[in-house]
Amino acid sequence: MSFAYIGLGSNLDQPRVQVEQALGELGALPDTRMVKPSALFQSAPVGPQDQPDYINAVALLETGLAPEALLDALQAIELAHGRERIEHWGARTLDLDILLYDQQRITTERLTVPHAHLHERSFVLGPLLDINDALTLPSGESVASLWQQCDKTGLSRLES
Ligand code: ROI
Repeated sequence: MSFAYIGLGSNLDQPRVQVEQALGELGALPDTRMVKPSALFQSAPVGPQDQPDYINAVALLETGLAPEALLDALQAIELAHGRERIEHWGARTLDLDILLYDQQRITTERLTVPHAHLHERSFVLGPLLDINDALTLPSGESVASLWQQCDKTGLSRLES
């Protein structure tokens, strides 16, 4: 079994409901257990500004699915939430990303782990820290120090 951190984001069609439902669906994947979901965060859009704020979260899963099988499962959940790939960096009903998979570095045509933008995005670092404040990346960098350095403008933690 492996541990995988999954990033969740939505800014269309009741984003909070999209993310809460997706958290349930992640925990119901085959050979997979939800270890811990983060709090939900509201975040200003990174990229084009003419789109609504996002709801973001991270989930820590324990899974027997290999990375590409996990990616297939995430894409099936995105599709079931009506995800359409329209505009690069545009609004979406549900985005699911493999942020970390154990301490592996993975580079294939479909998958880059750790996620390429993890280091600089407060809407990922905040939820990661919420789950594990001692988390380090395969590079040895601590998530807490990346969080100290990143721009937190427009990020807020939502009360459950
Ligand atoms: N911006 C925020 N705040 N949250 C996201 O999840 C998110 N996802 C994206 C882009 C369009 C880069 N911007 C985002 O894919």
